[in-house]
Amino acid sequence: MDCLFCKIIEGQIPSKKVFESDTVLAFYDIQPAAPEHVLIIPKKHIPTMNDVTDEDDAVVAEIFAAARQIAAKLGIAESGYRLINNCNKDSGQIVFHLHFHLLGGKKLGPLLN
Ligand code: IU
Repeated sequence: MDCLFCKIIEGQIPSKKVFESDTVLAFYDIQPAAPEHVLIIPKKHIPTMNDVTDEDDAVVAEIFAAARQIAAKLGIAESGYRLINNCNKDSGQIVFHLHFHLLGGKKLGPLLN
């Protein structure tokens, strides 16, 4: 499958990993939009938020648990962070493998656009 994030999961493309479990991987974004910018992804190929089904409940819960653990590990749990999913073209989604951006390490601006 020609999916960049599947290739990262398979180790065909290197990444700077922050967290890994049987079902979830997290790694630093190559174009950070904040001092801490991590992408959290399921190892299962799910193209967009629209493709998440009830069968994925456990992996979605694991993504959120990973986000909490990563924020604590990066030391931004108390100062604060943002967890963002872009879904389809109007959101600006460019990689069609479900992912959540964990952003923090500075005071983030308002989410207006
Ligand atoms: P988006 O939500 O699909 O717009 O975000 C995709 C992110 O993947 C974006 O922030 C890119 O900088 C990031 N990324 C990456 O970390 N490594 C890559 O090789 C590519 C994109 I292509």
